[in-house]
Amino acid sequence: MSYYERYHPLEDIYLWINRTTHQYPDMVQPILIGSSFEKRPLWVLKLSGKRGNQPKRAMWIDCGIHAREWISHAFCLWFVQYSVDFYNQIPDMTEILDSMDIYVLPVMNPDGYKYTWTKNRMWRKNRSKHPGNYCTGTDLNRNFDANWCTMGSSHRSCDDTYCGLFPESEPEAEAVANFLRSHKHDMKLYLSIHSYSQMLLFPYSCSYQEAANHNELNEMAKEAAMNIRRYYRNQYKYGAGAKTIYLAPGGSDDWAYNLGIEYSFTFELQDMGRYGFLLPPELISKACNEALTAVKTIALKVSRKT
Ligand code: 0X9
Ligand code: ZN
Repeated sequence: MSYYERYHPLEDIYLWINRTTHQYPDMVQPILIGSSFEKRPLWVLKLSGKRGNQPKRAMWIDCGIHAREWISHAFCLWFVQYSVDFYNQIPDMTEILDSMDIYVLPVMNPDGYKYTWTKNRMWRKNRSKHPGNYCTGTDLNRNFDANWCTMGSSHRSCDDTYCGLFPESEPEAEAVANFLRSHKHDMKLYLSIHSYSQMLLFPYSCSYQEAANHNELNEMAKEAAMNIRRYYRNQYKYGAGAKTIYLAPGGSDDWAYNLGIEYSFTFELQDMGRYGFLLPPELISKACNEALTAVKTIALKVSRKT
């Protein structure tokens, strides 16, 4: 089994980030976008093709907003390695990387991830402590400024969907929001990787309102799901978040969409509940490959838009 077909503790992922940026200095550049509540670094890897100096568009992928969704972290590592391996080898990957810079945040919630390895495998939130709160942790995917803390999230600190003190009260959410704000003119595509339930979701999840480009988002998700079915014989549902999974305000995808990133998706990777968050390592490669198919399908479409 290769490195990428296993799950890795946080310290190993930091070593991997270091190794990868040194091994591929002309394609992978590390960017520190902030730090977590417990002061761990939030590293973004900027992937870029070697050709073309024209001003480029960009896309974003974050993994590990939720600590226990280990296949998500594994996907970001898989994606980065696939990009450096197959740039100039596979036409789709070459085209994507020549037209867009790709910013990858492999661990958005390092404190929570560490906690799932040491204390509680089923931890979801970050590990922030706020004065006056009885419990630890805020759901980072309820902490963004998109109908923040309305129905579908909780204002009780002990709940798994606790929305935090105010939008971007959490350093992890604030760091991502600041970075995306500073790139709002070139950022064309936002992707957030979660698990589980095999879904390709797009705005809105914070209300039942239809996104302005709903049909276009739906077509993209449909084509991505079709490719997963065709190449991997696996079923992914797709649709607007609120109607497809549930009403859940304060999410990064809706916030990024409202910022002006017209193509915004949340992927829920394998499985359908047999193992749930405890997806065995033997299933990593299939889960990542099928998700990669969806990412490539959507990224190609976006990169070809004028
Ligand atoms: O509830 C969530 O945050 C996501 N599901 S998960 O099981 N991974 O927790 C779905 C997020 C969909 N998008 C938004 N709610 N904005
Ligand atoms: Zn999640």
